[in-house]
Amino acid sequence: MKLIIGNKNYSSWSLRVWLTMKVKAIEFEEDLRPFDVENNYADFFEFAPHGKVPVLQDKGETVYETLAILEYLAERFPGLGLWPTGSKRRSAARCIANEMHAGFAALRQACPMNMRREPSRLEVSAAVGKDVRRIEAIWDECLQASGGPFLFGEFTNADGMYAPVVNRLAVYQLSDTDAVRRYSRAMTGLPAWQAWLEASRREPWVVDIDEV
Ligand SMILES: N[C@@H](CCC(=O)N[C@@H](CS)C(=O)NCC(=O)O)C(=O)O
Repeated sequence: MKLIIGNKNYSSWSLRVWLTMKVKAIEFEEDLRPFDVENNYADFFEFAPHGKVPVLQDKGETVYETLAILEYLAERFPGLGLWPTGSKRRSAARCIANEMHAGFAALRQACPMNMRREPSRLEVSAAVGKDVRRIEAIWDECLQASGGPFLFGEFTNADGMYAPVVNRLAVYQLSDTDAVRRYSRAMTGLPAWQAWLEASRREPWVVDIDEV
């Protein structure tokens, strides 16, 4: 099984799948392809029909789009608890995972994931503020219901989907609620998170458009 990812410093979609696989101890070969913004990521079309990362290659199949990959893994490894148990909790996890995938455009655009950015406060628009308030509400509600440390107790695909937001809230200093602090502590305490962060710090590439 091979996972093709982008720069660890900037590729939020790659982090989602990579972290989930590491936390669930799914073995894979990592293939990192640095962003080539100047050429509009042309080489990504060599391995993916949509020209984006992450991409999972398994048993001759190419699986792309983050949520589709996470669903594929949940089916391939049914014993790993990639979705929570209980149909109500599972559908709640899928709702927020889809919300992440399709939403929060203002936050994603204004505040790119940047693992090694020194934390400093960014003045943000009302639209970004609205996204942040919604994320605070989701995390608060989920942690209250589950007791934590992750959104549904144990780490699931929903946590994979929200992982990059932990970086964004911290490095742009966008929120400091109890739930955000608690969830960020759990996420950044994962050995896999630390490994990704360390690797991002060693990367030589700087992508100007993602340096806010
Ligand atoms: N909807 C895609 C988004 C993936 C995506 O945008 N990946 C970025 C890197 S984090 C990328 O490959 N960008 C290249 C491009 O936009 O051409 C997913 O869910 O996987």
